[in-house]
Amino acid sequence: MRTTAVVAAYNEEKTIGDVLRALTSTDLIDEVIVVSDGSDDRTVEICRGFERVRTIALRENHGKGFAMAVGVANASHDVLFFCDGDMYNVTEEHIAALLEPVVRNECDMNIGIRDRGAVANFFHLHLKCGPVLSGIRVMRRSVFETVPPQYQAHYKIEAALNCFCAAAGFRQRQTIIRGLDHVIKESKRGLRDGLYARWHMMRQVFLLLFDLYVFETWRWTPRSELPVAEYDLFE
Ligand SMILES: Nc1nc2c(ncn2[C@@H]2O[C@H](COP(=O)(O)OP(=O)(O)OP(=O)(O)O)[C@@H](O)[C@H]2O)c(=O)[nH]1
Ligand SMILES: [Mg+2]
Repeated sequence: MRTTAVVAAYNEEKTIGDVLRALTSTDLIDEVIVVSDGSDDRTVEICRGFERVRTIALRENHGKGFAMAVGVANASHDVLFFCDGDMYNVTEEHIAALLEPVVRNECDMNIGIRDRGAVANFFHLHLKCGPVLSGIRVMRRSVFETVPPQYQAHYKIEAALNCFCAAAGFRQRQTIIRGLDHVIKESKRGLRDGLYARWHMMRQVFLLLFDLYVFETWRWTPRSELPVAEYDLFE
């Protein structure tokens, strides 16, 4: 069973190189696609420096979920390995730990949870304090396709994947990944803009959960199409 890695990246020039080195230096991944979403730093240039990476450069910013959907539409394989462009310390062991349960058909989606220490892990995994929004996760294409386009937008995508995967009867699993880390918004954009972006992210996730669990509008909202984006595909 072959695997495509899809990396959504918006202005990740500091970390994208390390992520791509990890993804391209393992035989576990057969294809790597980066979708840069109107980045105006050196993200696209760095990605294009990797021979084994297909770089899709969207001309305008459409948000993370849209970029992931573009990546999936261009993916050649059935197993999808999503990884954020701002992660660091991704190793082959991490990749194997996430991929293998899906490839062995033990689950349909495996979500990578960064190790936060025993107490925080317990709260996060067992007491379900807040939605699991991790951007490093593996799934079959059919799982991604359970999410209607209106719920793929921006930061809704991860929470939507959890909900629709479960609703469709697919099997989910969470795997604790030790040593993995990522850059938070406040470090990337500065405190003020970072907090503003975080508020937007939490708002989107909250509205999605409210919509799904209170209004359940997804039952009657017609399946809208994703907007069409112009992009350059560098191969
Ligand atoms: N393609 C695309 N990717 C995005 C966009 N916004 C964020 N991303 C990517 O999505 C990943 C996660 O984004 P972050 O903003 O760091 O969100 P997070 O990691 O969930 O939250 P933090 O705790 O703030 O780090 C990174 O790889 C970003 O580059 C966007 O508008 N378009
Ligand atoms: Mg981050």
